[in-house]
Amino acid sequence: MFGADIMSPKFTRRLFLAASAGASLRVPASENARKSGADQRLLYLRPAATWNEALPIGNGRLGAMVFGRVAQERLQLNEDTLWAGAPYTPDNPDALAAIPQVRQLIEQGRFKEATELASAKVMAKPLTQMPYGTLGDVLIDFGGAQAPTKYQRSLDLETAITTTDYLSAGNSFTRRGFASAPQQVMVFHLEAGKGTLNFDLGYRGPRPVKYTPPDYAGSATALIEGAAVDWLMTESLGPPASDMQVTADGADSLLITGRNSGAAGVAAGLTFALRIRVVSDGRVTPGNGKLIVREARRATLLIAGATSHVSYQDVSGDPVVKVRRDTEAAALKSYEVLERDHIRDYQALYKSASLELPATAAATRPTDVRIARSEAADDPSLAALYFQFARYLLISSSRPGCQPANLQGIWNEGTNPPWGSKYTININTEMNYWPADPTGLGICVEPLLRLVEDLSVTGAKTAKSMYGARGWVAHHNTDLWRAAAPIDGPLWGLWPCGGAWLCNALWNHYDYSREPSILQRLYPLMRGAALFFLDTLVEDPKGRGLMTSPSLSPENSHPFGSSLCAGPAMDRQIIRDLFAHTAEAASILTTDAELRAQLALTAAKIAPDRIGKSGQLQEWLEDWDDAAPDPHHRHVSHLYAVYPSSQINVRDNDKLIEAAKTSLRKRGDLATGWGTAWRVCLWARMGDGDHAHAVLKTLLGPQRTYPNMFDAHPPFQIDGNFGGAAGILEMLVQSWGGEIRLLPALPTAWPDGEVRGIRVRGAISVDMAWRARKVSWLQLRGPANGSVNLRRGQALETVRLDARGSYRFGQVRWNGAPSR
Ligand code: FUC
Repeated sequence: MFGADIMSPKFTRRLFLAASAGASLRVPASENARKSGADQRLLYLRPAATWNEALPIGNGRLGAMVFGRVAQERLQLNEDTLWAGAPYTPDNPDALAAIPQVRQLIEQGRFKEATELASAKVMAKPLTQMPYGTLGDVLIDFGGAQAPTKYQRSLDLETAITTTDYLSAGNSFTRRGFASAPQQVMVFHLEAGKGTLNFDLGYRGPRPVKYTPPDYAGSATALIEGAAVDWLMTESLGPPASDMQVTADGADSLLITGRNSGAAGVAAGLTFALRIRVVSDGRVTPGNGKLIVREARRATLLIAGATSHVSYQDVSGDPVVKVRRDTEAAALKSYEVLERDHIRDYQALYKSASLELPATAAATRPTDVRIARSEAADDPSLAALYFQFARYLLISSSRPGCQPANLQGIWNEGTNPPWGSKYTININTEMNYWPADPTGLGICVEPLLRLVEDLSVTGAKTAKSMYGARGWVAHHNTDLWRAAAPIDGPLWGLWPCGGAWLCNALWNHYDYSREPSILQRLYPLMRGAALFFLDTLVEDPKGRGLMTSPSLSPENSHPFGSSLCAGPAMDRQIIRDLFAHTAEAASILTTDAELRAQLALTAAKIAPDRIGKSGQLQEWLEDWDDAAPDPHHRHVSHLYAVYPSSQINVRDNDKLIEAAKTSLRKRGDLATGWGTAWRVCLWARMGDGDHAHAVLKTLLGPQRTYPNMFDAHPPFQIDGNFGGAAGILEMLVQSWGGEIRLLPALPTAWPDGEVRGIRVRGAISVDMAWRARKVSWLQLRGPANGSVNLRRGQALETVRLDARGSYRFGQVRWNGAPSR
């Protein structure tokens, strides 16, 4: 273990190289960084032994996990269109006749028979969707490496660059890695401070990996300080895969080509290519499927990947042409220019918002140690780092033109990812985008909008052939091919509100930016989703109103041996929002007057939310909650109305909000990663900052956060990272019901802090500092002369933005500095 110096947030590559050249390794006391919590790096003093310790980079489309190992660097690669299968249509035509029968069985309380019939006649063919894959690994062997005498690696969220620095056998080595969006390559730069670089670069193809069964302590136990480190860890390349070609492509490049895999009876339909180009001052020679680099001071690897995917219905692209073009274009620029362009491009997004919370002594520790100790420690700035890491992940996995962030963003190790690493749209995909608009990353929502545009086409076929309905429908999952039919089994899949929820998420996206071009694209999607429900809602035979059937309250069984039911609360809430937003959009666009009226009329007939005998908000139309077999179920679907919606809120619905609190207390604080994050958002939305903070602590602890800060469902699932960031912000700034709420749920643990660039509904941005729990400085920017309803505590005032669209209050920022 090294001394404290190397752990300092101020320890930089420059200092490292100076130190390695003989200067003493003394770092100036970084009081400022400590006070302001400004260090935005994930920092480690050991290489990654496991995938969940490696550091992710990504440009929205291409991703890599960087292990930072000394004897053999491992870069595990992904490309966001490399999924299994090919265009396919899974709709089951038998459903058209069967769905009314299933509905009838539900009405008669014959849930077991309803489930059996749905299993036999309603589910998708095939029953599962296509999994996301991996592009395999680059393994870089440094022959004769010795254990380092000094070592650190980091991920700097401000530059989106991973760095590995070490001293070994008197020589110093530095590696820097990033995924360039402007250049569409991943760049991995190696430099020797003294001595030379000699390495063999090889490729290992996609393979299944072994996921250890859910172990809530995860790998965190392995990182208790002082644990042994395997400094010279290597993995074997294994035999070359038979369906893949690894060939030299010119003197200094390796070209790998192959096919994706088939799955569930859907044949493989994609080809992929990967090209690695080395630019170096040393000798580069290809040989035996490898690139051999000798006597180099510097070497830059340019890595491009692509598949033949063009769209969900077109796989005619040529990935070889693309990877050659991308690597050769990048090779025309120096490493320094590539890095500069990358930083400029990335910071245009990342710097749009910030959060600072007090940094204590705990913040000077390596990130894995901070996480392992976080539940007991006073470490507020860890939450700020988590918040910024989520923003980093969103920028790195969801750029305009790419695929949306899937269950793992873009980072996936094996060909057998958990839940296929798909798009689960009964909570997970929506949660991925919760922090996007509020934290200034609305642009990252574009891939989701395009996915819904695709789904509105595939889902229209599903609606017509399976329900005989207009519009479009999507159930609880989709994949690269935009499959929309119910999958996995009726207990999970037969839920018709996935598309509607996505539309509501996109409406929020519009509401933050108020960008007319977004509304233009969104309106037909919302309209189609609404038409489906106008055609399929049914009357509750007991007269309580309109409802969905068959459906379910996502993944939760009721007391009668099934989850299939009629009229779960979540559906009614989602459809109420959908109808309201669609009508509002139509009115803004001055179109569809008749439809608007029909939506309003139908919305009024939807069965209202109900309070059950224990004072809880009923999850189902019937008062079944207390008898449901899993009282602590991870989903809290019926609380959709509280968050992300605001149909039930602390201002307007005293009774229902109390019922929601009762429900949430009964559910308990412990859940999966995303389940925990949702609970943070809910307690914050209901104004209980200390409860939200207590739950957040469990999310940031080692049972729900891996050493690399990835969320642990477990296993890794990225939704918790995004939901957690949304929850952190929800404690500080909220916007709903036509108001901006400042510090609506400030936890005792965060008396001082500052946010900048936070967006709220109505195209307004908020900069705010608070000291001793009071807003000390506020700056709003938005439409010129606009008026804003501002709530601090109970006090509500209407303030007017000036002719430049600005409003300011207070003088002093959180750290005592005068405002600028
Ligand atoms: C839903 C959740 C699971 C998991 C899966 C990907 O089915 O209930 O916990 O997150 O999605």
